[in-house]
Amino acid sequence: TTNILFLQNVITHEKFIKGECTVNFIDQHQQLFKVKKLKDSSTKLLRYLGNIKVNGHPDVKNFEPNKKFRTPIIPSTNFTGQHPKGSKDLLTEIGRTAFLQKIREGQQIQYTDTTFRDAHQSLVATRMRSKDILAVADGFALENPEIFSAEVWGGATFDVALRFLHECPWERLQKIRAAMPNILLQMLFRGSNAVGYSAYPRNIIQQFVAKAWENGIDIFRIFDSLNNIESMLPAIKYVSEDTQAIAQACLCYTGDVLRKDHNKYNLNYYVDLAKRLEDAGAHMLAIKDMAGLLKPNAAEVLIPALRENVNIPIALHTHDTAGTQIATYLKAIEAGIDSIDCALASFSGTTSQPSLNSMAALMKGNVRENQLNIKSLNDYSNYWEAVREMYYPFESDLKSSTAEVYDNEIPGGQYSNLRQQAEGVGLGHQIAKIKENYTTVNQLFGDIVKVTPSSKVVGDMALFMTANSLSADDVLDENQNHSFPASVVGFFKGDLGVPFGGFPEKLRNIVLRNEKEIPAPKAQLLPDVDITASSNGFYEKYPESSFLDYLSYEMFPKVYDEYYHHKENYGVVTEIPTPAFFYPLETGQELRIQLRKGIVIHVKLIYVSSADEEGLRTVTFELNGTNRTIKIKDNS
Ligand code: 3PY
Ligand code: ZN
Repeated sequence: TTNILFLQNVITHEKFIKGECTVNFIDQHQQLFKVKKLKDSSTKLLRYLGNIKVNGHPDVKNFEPNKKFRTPIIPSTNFTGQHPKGSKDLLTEIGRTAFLQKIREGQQIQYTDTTFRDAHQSLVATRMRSKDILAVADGFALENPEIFSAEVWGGATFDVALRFLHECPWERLQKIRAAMPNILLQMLFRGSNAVGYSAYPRNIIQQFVAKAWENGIDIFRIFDSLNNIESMLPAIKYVSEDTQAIAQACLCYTGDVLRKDHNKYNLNYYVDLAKRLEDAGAHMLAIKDMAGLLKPNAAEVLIPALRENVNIPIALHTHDTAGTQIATYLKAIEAGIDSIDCALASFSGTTSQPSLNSMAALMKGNVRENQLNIKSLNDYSNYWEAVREMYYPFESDLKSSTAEVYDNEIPGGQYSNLRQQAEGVGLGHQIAKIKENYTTVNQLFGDIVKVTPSSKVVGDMALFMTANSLSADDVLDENQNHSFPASVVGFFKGDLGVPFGGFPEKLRNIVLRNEKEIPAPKAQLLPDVDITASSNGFYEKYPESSFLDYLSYEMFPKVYDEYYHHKENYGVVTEIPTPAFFYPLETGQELRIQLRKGIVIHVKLIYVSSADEEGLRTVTFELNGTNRTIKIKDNS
């Protein structure tokens, strides 16, 4: 194998390929001898594949053995070299202020494509791997420069990349940036929680914003899960002052603005919020309709009211859980919305965004049409349709749209996760009851905005009530003593801030009864971290790590630790094709893996022995034609 790897280094070298090697070629290129590292990488890779074969993928509970997948067809592109100019070029050329004015005054409707972030977060539990994204990112940007922005990062993708996909989220961003130089890249930023689930110190938020921008983010879509402006302010300020990027601040939309009686979230509520966000320095607004509750006639009222009261461009984000949101988009376009969020057809609909392909087709001939290349969108959708099949264990059971969402108000991203969470605690068969309890909990909590992480608190409480067969009366009965989930206790302590209209005091006293003293809500101002000292400690513990890794660690210390050790054990797993990443190889199955540029290995599974007395199985592979064995502990 060593010789083969050495030879492979030689024949894939640029100079060798170009026929430019002289007699001293080998002496002058000592890196050709770097085969030890390669040998280690291939051993680690075999260990990964062997482990999946013997023990299965820990994240994939139910799968069909030996399921066959179609090979996704990567659409061909007519362009070579230079990407046609797009939104990113325009922003660079004319600067932030003129760019935003152009968007606000422009006639054409703008599109944000969410395929690389929210769409898969909402349909396949955020499991889309970089390999599948990067196979088409470049071609997509070449063929579709009319797209306003591509949402590619943030939200749950950061956590899931590290935790489940064993990928570096920063590297994903860098590679997408390189592949899509002409289109604005966008991320979802959870206010003071950044890409996590609880508040981080301000100087970590500041560093995170700066590094996200340096590595490719142009639009920061910033929200708070209770619509608290104080939690969004630092991020808005850092984007505005430390970068050339766009701070797009969100109004998380809940309820129904048209509801007449006792409407907490009425038109005044949203207009006031919008004005305060503009005053706080937001460059754009987004109506973040995370559950898909904004009805067409409500859009007709809300959007003109916002446009009358603020002067910055407004984006509309929704989820098509009820199947009604194309109608909302059309009304929103008529009412003057500047941009809308859609996903490529095969990753659209139900808990995801409405279809970009259908929306672009529907807009043909409309005065606000922005001519997209629908043929290309359809080609890419076909690619994603084949890719999506590979992620089938992560699909939710929602096969069609449902009007129930107007009652339970479950965000699109949570819908598919809730079933996984329910199954994890043995409540998979009670999903209908869980959804019903979700509605009940929202009322018990005083009708709150539900989006990560406040939606998780409501979900945890709904699971808790279902598991313990509790009704609303049981929860409110002071004579019953329940030990509420930690997230619920944290919520009532004010960990996420104070909800609009305050906490329901009776329930708050019940939940916090075991606390000696009810603390004041957790200040948003956590003390700053001593970044020099803590990053030095980090580098010592995790050699060969970067500052970006350090930021990942600050976000998710335990997850980062697991990621690091997984990499030590199994190497870089990002290049493994998706079926082999999730499902065991069949005997005789062959794989071609490009370890890095120019280095391709061929792996074939030959044989798996039964377990010896220590529970070890010997897995035999053929690696580039030579047999290799690897011992794997059978955990069954
Ligand atoms: C997230 O926070 O990940 C969301 O998608 C919220 O809608
Ligand atoms: Zn969303």
